Parts: sequence; C-alpha cells; structure tokens
Amino acid sequence: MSMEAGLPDRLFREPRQTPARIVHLGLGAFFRAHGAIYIAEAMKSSGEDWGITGVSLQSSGTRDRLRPQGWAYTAVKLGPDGEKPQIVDVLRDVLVAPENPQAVLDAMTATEVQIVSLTVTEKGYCHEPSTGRLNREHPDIRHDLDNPLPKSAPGFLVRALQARHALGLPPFTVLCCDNLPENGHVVRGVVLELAEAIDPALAAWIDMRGAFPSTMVDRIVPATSAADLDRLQVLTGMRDEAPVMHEPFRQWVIEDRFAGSRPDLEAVGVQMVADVTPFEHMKLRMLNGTHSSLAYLGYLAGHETIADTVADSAFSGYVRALWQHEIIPSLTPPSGTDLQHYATALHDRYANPAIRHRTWQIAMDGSQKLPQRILATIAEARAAGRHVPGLTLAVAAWMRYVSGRDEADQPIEVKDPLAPSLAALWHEDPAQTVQGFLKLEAVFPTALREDTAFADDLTAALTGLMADGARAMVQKLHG
Ligand code: CS2
Repeated sequence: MSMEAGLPDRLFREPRQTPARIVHLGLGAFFRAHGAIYIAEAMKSSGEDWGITGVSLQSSGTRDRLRPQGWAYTAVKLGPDGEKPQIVDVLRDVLVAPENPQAVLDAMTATEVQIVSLTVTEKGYCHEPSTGRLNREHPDIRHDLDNPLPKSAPGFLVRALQARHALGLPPFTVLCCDNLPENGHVVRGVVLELAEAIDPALAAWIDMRGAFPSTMVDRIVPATSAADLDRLQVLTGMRDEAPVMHEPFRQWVIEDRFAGSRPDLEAVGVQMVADVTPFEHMKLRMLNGTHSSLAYLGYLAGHETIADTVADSAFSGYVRALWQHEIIPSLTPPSGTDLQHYATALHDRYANPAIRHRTWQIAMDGSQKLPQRILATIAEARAAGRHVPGLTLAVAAWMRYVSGRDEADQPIEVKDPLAPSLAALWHEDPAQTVQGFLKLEAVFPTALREDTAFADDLTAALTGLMADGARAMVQKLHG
C-alpha cells in the first residue's frame, strides 16, 4: 500500500478565539473520522469558530494518547489509490467522565454550547432495543436517578439540561449520531423519561424547548491497529498515537431542527432534510443489516474481515440476494436515491481490501443491533407474506455465534451486554435453543416472538448451520 509522499494536509485551525460550542460524548474512532471532519471542514469553509470538547464516558486511553499531540490526530483515507492522511485539529479539550463528571457537566452547561452530539453506541442509550424505552433497571440509570453526578449518557444530558434550566440558559441541541432508527426520537424519549423521574418541571421544559434532530451517519471506520500506527509513522515520519482509518465514502443526513445555531454543514456536503426516516431505514437495513449478517456467518465460516467475506463468491451472492429479494422490497427510497445503485456501491465499499474491518468487531453487541438492523425487516416481510430465508439464517448464525463456540469448537470472545444470558440459552436441541431466544422481549418484537412459523424457520436454519456449517448454508441459499 502506498502513502502519498510528504506531510499530511492540516485540517484545520486558526488560533482559538472562543470557547468550544460543541460538546461530543463518546470520542471513539467513528466520530473522529466522520462528524469531527465535517465540522472542521465547515469551520474552514465558513471561517466560523466552533471547536469541540470531546468526552470519553468510560476510559482515559483516547485522552491520554491525544493530550501530548495537542488533541490533533491523523485521519487516514484508505482508498483504491492509496492512503491519504490529513491532520484533524478541531478538538479543544478531552474530558474523561468517570474521573471528573462535574467537569463534563460544566462543559455542557457553558453559555456558548449550542450542540451536544453523541456517538455512544447502541447500548449507550440504556434503552430496551425492541421498544426504544428507557431501561430503568440498567445499573447506570439506577445510579443516575439518585445521584447528581451521572454515569450514563442520558444522565449527563438530563443533569446538564437541568443545570442550564436552573441558570436560565437555553437548552442545547442533542445530536444523536448512532445507528438507531429515528435516533433523535429515541434519545428524546429516554431523556424525557429520566427527566420526568427526577423533576417533572424539567421534563416539561425539555419537552417544550429541547431539540433532538434525527440523523443518518455513514462511514466505515475499522478499529485502528498497532500495525496501522507503525505504518503511518514510517510513511509520514511522524508518530501519531491516536490516528483513525476510514474509507473514502461518507454521508451525513440531519433533520434541520436545531434549538440554537449550528455550523454551516450544508457547505461541506451534509444533507439537511425535513425527514430523515427513509435515509435511516435504507442505511440501517441495507448497510448495517448486511454487515451484521456477513459478520456472524462470515466469522463462523472462518473469514476475518468483511472484505475477505465478500471475496468469497458464496457470500457475495448471498449479500446481493439479501439486498435484492429481502431488504429492498421493505424500503421506500429516499427521494433521489436509486436503491439498486446504493446496493452496488455498498458491495464495492465492502470489497475494498484496504479496509480491514473485522467480522468480530461488527459482531459485537448483537442484542442491541439486531432489532433495527434485521428483525424489523423480517417482521415486516413476514406480515406482508414475503420470504426472508437469508435474514433468518443470519439470526440463526447470531444464536450460534453467541453460544461462544465456533464451528471448529474453538471459543469465541463474545462481546455483548447480554453475553452471559445469551450463552445460557444454548441447548443441544436447536428447537429448544430457538424457543429460549424467542422469549427475549428486549430483543425480539412481539410479532416475531409469537410467530410459530418463524420459530420453525429459525430452527431449520440453526439445524442446517450445526450440520453443514455457515458457508454451505449460504451457498445452498444463494451461492
Ligand atoms: C458496523 C458499523 O460495527 C458495526 O456494527 O456495522 O459501524 C458500520 O461500519 C457503520 O455504521 C458504517 O456507517
């Protein structure tokens, strides 16, 4: 892989004049390779000073690696024409919530703050994935109900809004950038429910004055590896301890409903729309739905990355058939979008060999991801009398995967908040395994839990997976 010679471009910064106007919760690789770059570009194009205070909600690693670099980092675009690095210099400060939750609340309560954006992953909202409602039994939510210094993302939003209300300041816009359907609606729901339990007058104020635009975010950002750091150092001559690697493609669609001001994002290609739902459905079902399907089945078949998986003709045929026969029929295309072209472009993005996106990484947190990525499509298709054997096979592969043993009987490192209870559902008899899983109210919508024909289809898929393995099953279906 070649790297363009010379020092990376620098995006961006003039000396900082004003305090940060955006606080971002969840400073993972995705935000640093997506939202932060758009915001830096918007600052550059408009000359306006925005700046971001980043917040890590769990660990100090990102802060510790970024601090010696003055919060700047390299974002490396992994394209067919080689690796293109640029330096992103838009973070003003990075806070670590567990070390000092009051500092995070203070940052969110600053008069200048207009937007609090979030990438805290699906499980960070402490909601029940199948219904979108706040999970009041979640340990962090139980903590946040009784303590003014919160732990959870909803807790930080509510306590900061409470402080702003008390000070007579307007609320900030809450900009959810996670892969949830109607993500603004979901975060608004959990915030209102938590606020109501703390102070009904606060909930009424948030309900009236708050803004929670929904968004669709898209860019494939695999985890950065130690080898990436070393390669980058050799090629640029500079050591960066916290670079991010990303594909060339990016998309950000946002509902234009902000409580206060915002950066001029249209100028840098963000689509500001009245209703983001068709974009979210398209992306969650066509991209994330097939990503998860390929992750479970590909992992079981011994493929390490998504690119390796779609380089296998059986899987390439499988994913094309999923789009064509099982997912596209469930969608209303966003205006101006051709779903066939979208599918073809997705296949090209998956096949990009420079993106080492591990099936294991995408397989994480399936209990939080499957409802919106796969199960909603299955439920709608079954209600309409359409067959969805490929998606059903993907759900069976998830069950097999979370059992914790692969096809060679080797252990799988399963990462999921429900991991222990999922593993305990495994049974020698596939029909009993399926029955146990279908009792999971937090994961399966009622329509599927009560659908005995679906239970039979899942059992047949799981039996086939056990007998023949993932690759053979995929090939049998669409190879
Ligand atoms: C992936 C997503 O890890 C996952 O679950 O499906 O992170 C995916 O790469 C992004 O949503 C692409 O925009």
